[in-house]
Amino acid sequence: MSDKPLLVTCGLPYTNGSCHIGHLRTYVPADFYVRYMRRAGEEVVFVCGSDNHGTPVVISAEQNGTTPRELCERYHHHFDETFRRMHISFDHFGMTDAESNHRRTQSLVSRLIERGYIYPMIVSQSYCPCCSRFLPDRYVEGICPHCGAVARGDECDQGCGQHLEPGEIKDPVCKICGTKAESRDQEHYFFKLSEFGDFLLEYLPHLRGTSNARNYALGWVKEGLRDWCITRTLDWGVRFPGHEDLVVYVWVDAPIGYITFTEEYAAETGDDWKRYWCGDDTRVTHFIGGDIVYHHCIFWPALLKAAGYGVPHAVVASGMVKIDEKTFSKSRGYVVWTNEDYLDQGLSPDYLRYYLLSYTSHTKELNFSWKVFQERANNELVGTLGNFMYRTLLFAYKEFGGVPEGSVSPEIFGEIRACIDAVDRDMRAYEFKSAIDTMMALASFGNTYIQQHAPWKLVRDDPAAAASVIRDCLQIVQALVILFEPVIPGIAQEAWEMLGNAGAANVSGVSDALTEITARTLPKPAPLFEKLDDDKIAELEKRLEIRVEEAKMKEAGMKEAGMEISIDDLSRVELRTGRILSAEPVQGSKKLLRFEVDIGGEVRQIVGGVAEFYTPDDLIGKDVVVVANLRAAKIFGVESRGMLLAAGDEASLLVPLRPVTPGTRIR
Ligand code: B3M
Ligand code: ZN
Repeated sequence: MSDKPLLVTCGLPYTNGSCHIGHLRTYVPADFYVRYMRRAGEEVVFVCGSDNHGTPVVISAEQNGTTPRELCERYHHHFDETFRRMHISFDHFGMTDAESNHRRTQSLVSRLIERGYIYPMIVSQSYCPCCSRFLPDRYVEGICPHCGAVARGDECDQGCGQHLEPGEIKDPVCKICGTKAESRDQEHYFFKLSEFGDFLLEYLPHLRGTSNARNYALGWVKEGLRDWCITRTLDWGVRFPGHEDLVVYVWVDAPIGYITFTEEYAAETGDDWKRYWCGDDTRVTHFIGGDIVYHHCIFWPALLKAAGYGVPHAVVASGMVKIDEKTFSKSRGYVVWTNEDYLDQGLSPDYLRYYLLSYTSHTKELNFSWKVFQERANNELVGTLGNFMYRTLLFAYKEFGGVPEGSVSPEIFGEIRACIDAVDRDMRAYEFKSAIDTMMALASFGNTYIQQHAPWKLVRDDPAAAASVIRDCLQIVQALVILFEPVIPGIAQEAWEMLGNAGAANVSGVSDALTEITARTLPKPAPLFEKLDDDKIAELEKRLEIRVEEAKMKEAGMKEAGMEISIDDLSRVELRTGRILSAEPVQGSKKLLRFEVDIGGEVRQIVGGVAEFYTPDDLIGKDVVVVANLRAAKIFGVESRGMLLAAGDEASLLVPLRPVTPGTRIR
């Protein structure tokens, strides 16, 4: 085995949207793995960063009326903070737009040019005659040439999942203006991926990680590899060396970010990044979503090989996420946003970590439903783990004031050792669910043990026997806290302190689970887990339901928006000016304000989702535009009769330019 440190990375989140449960499906297991491997005595460095380049970011910035850089900084901080809230602890979280990554990318690409792996070629590319620009990647939509599904320029994201090269998509349409795209010739640069078939056929069977990554990649290589266009006509990105009008494709500078972030981390700590990335025996382990296997198991090792770096040791690819058995979809509302739907609802990050890790094997599809979430948390975390730890701690505290003197039974050490060994095997095989099930089985063993030996019965007549039972149970609690720390770090820390330890729980090694617990006084324990009650779960389900309904309405609206309407159709919508008389937050919602609006001879109560962008004082007295004949609806329990018109993601309210009497009909 290599004496090199383990370097673990996670797929980099694009900075054009917020963190959701789909992200967590990759990051939580990576964090679990890192924490565990450290407990197992490995030197581990865990880096990640935000993916700032590429067309998704440019398009979102345009739509939001901001610059790509500003958008990236905003979402970069958002991800950094959200990961901390979820106890996902990177040693370094960088940005691919950092100067250091521009430098590392250009140096690596220059090296590929010197070594003859890059060549120019004229290609015919989608071009929008209306916007007068080339349409790289997601600027274009069309039909996948392989499977016929609707696809975007660089990827068949809803069909067969294949990567598409510039110019390949059929029936391309400009994403910005909807015009049918033309083809125009342009010179681009290609990486000789086709030369790496033999290398990959030799490399991939030895690639560690999950078999889904390895097998998909091998299949693709066997189908044959084509050279890969690595330049784009864009302003935003890393300049392709020597060409002012080209940047490298985002899938070049994004994985190079992994190296850069290691470099940045090493610079902060006086380490040498080459230890991690050079030589034949790297221990680079990438955790990624199952949809980016091609990039990590084909492009990336070939690029590294061509440039003379070491190649990744393992790729761990997670299965997809479903919400209520429906395909995860932000646009259709089947999504759980990490902050607003989960953490901001007062829920513990540790419960969600447990759910994500223990629901199913890492490579399988994971379904999220609030009901199942509640069941698993209440039965397993509260009912099994929490119950055993709390009843043990409480009994020890009440009857003995702490851990009684004496020694722990060999049977207990045997049980713990078997558990540790099984967990270790599973963790090294990336079988996270199985590892956690084994840990939970130790808690169940503890419950059975305490139940069978009933120390509460023994304590009157034979206190020594009761002491012996509870000591055994406390030893199991200690083992559980150490083993579960990587899963539920926040709650494990509390339990660690209840076991009378000072300092951080995560400094102990897994083998400390076998260190005999010493006699000590214990503080009064408190329950470690709280049951999730039905009302709370119903409320969370309702949020999801509303989101799906809203998405349906939006989609219906968009469909209609595509067709022409007559003046009569327009006149069916009663638009009036209104004056805001009062405004106040809606209880329990961060987004909604309740307004009273004078619409001429009538005061209407209207609820609007603008609270994030205005305070009530900004709005009172303002004239706005109201849809007056909209069917009434209850929003957060408040009746809303009408709607205020606003534009854009930050809800810029439409106002009459010159003063008008409230209630004036808009024509
Ligand atoms: N930014 C996100 C994705 O496609 C993409 C990952 C980059 S990892 C180098 O999942
Ligand atoms: Zn396809």
